[in-house]
Amino acid sequence: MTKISKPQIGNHSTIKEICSNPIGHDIVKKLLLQLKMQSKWIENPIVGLIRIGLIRKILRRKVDDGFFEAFFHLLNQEQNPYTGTRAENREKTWWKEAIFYQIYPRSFCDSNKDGIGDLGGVLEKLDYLKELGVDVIWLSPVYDSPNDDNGYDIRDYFNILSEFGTMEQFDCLLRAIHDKGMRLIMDLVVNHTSDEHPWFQMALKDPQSKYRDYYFLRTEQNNWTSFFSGSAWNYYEEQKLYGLHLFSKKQMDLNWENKELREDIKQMIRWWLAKGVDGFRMDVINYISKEENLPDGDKTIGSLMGYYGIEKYFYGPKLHMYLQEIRKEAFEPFQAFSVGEMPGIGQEMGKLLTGKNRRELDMFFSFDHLENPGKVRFDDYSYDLNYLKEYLMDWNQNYSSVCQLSLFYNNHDNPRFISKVTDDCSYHKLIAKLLAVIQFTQKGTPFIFQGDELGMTNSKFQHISDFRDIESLNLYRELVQEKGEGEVLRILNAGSRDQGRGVMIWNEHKYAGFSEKQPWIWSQEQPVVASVEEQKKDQNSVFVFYQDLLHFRKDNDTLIYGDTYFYGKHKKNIFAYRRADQSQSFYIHCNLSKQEQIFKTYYPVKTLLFSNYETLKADRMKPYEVRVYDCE
Ligand code: TEU
Ligand code: CA
Repeated sequence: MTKISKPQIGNHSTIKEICSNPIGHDIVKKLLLQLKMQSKWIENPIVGLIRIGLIRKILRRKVDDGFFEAFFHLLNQEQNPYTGTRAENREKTWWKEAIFYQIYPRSFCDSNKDGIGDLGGVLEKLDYLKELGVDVIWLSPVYDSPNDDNGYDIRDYFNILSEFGTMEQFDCLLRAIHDKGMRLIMDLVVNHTSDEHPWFQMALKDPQSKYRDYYFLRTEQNNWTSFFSGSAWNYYEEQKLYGLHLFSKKQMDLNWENKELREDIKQMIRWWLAKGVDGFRMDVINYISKEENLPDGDKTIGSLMGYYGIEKYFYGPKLHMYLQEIRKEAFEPFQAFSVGEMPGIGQEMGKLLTGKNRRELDMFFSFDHLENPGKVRFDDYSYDLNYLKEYLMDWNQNYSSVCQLSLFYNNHDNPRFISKVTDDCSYHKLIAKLLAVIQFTQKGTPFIFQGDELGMTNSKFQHISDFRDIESLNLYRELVQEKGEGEVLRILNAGSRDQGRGVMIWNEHKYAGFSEKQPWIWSQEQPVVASVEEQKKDQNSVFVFYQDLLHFRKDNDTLIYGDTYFYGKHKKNIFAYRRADQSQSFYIHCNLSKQEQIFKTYYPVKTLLFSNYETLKADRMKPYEVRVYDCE
C-alpha cells in the first residue's frame, strides 16, 4: 500500500497538524509537561487551527528562527505515526510475562572481600532472586573498563572487568542462571567506548587507520555540551583534533555512519548471544544516529533542555535503519530480546521504535514518570503520586494497546523513588508496598531495581568525598563556587545517581553483609531499611509482600494480558482501576496521599486479597493505603 506522504511541516502548519506528526506529538506533550500545562489545552479545536507562522510572529522577540527551523527539520524526518494494531500486540511472549531484576554488580554482593561487588556475589544470590520470583536478570556492565563511568565506558567488549571476576566465572554464572530457569540480559553500551579502547587508541595514533572514522574526530568543535558538565569535545593537541563525548571525557562517541563499525558491533552482539545470553538492555541507543556534519544545537532548545545539541541526535536521521540492521543481522538469528534505554523518547516515537511490525526493539525505557512536571532529578521536592496516576493512565490508553510498556521506579541513574515522595520514614514501608501493587498489577513488564524489594531509600551523603559518580563530582566542581558547599551537597543528596548505587543490605553485620571490607561507596548515614535477613523472618515485611505479589501476578494472566478499566480518573489522591479478562477480574484502590480518604469502591468487590495495612477501616483509606480485591 503506497503511503500518501503528508505535506512538509512548516509555517503554514496548524497546531493540529503538528500534533498529528509523531515527533510533534511527543515534543509538544513534553513541552506542556515542562510548562505544567494540561494537554487538553491543545486538543481544543479552535487552538488546533492556529498556524505556527502566527505563533512564530508572536514569539519573534523571544524565540529565534533557528528554533523553528530545527523543530520543522526534526518533525519532517517522520511523517507517519505507527500503524500497528491492537491485535498484533496481543501475541503472548515471555518478556511480557517475566519479572525483570536489574543488578548493579558493583553494589550487589562482594564475594572476595575487596569491598567491590562481583560475579561471585551474584552467583551466591541466585537462589535469593529465584525465591523472590525473578525471571530475568539485567546485569549492568561487567566488561573490562577503566571505570570512569562505572563500566559504561567499555575498554574491551570481549573481556570481564578483573574486579568483577573472570570470563570463566561469567560462563559459570550464565549456566547457573539458566539451570535455575531464569534468563540473563546484558547491558549493551555501543553509543560510545572508553578512550582506552584499542579502537580509539589506534584512531588517535594513525591518521590512516580505519578506526579514525569509528569516532567523531574533527578539526573543529560545535556547541554541543556533555551530560556530565562542560563541552562535549576533548582537544587532542598532538593530532590537532577534537573528539566528541556526550558523556564523560573518557567515553568517546562512536560514528555509526561507518559500515565497518556496525559490522564490528554486530559481530560482538552475536558473540555474546552465541554464549547463551538472552538479550540486551541497550544504553542510550536512541543517540547512535547523529545529524550529518554535527550542526550546532539551537540556543533556545539548549537553554530549555539544559544541554546543547540534543535535538541533533536524540532521534537521529538513521536511527531506524541502524536498529533494523542490528535486529535483522544480530538479534533475530538468536531470537534475542531487546529493551532500549531512550532518554527523551515519547509515546509516538516509542511506538515507531518498538512496535511489533517495525522489527527494531521489543521495548524501551521512558523516564517521563520519574519526576513531576517542571522538576528535574536534582530538585529537592515531594513527588506527587497523582502525576504517576496520570502518566500510567495516559500510557495505558495511548501506548499499551499496541506496544509493551516497561514499569519501573528505580535504576542506577536515579535517587530512590520512595525518598522522592517523602523523607518521613514512617511512611516508607507503606509507600513501598503501594508502589509494588501498582507496578505488578498495571499492564506492562515490571523491572525491579536491586533493593526495591526491601523498600530501599536514599542515603545521606555528608561530604563530597562520599560521592563516587562522575556526573555528581563534575556537577560539584561546576556549581560549588557559585552556590557554596552546603547548597551543592543538598542538590547532590536530592539527585545524585549515587543514591541508586548504595550497597544491598543483606544482614545486620558491619557493611550490611555486602562485604567484610569497607565498600567502594559508603555514606555514614545508610538507608533506614531492614536487611534481607530481617525481612525474610517478618510476614509484614516489604520483601514478603513483593514475594506474594509476584506469585499472585504469575498465577493470574489477567494481570499480564487482561484489559484495564480506570475509575475516578479525575478524583485527586485516589487511583482506582480494574484488570479483567473473560475468566476473572481484580479491583485495585489506592490512596495516593498522606491524608485519609473516603473509601468507596467504584466496582462491586468480593474478597480482599492484599493490603499494606493490617487493620482496615470500612469507609476510610489510611495514608498511602492500597487494597487489592477480586471481583464478583
Ligand atoms: O544513561 C544515560 C541517561 O540518560 C542518564 O544516565 C542521564 O543521561 C544521565 O544520568 C545524565 O542526566 C546511560 C546509563 O544508564 C548511565 O549510567 C551512563 O552514565 C550513560 O548512559 C552513559 O553510558
Ligand atoms: Ca569483590
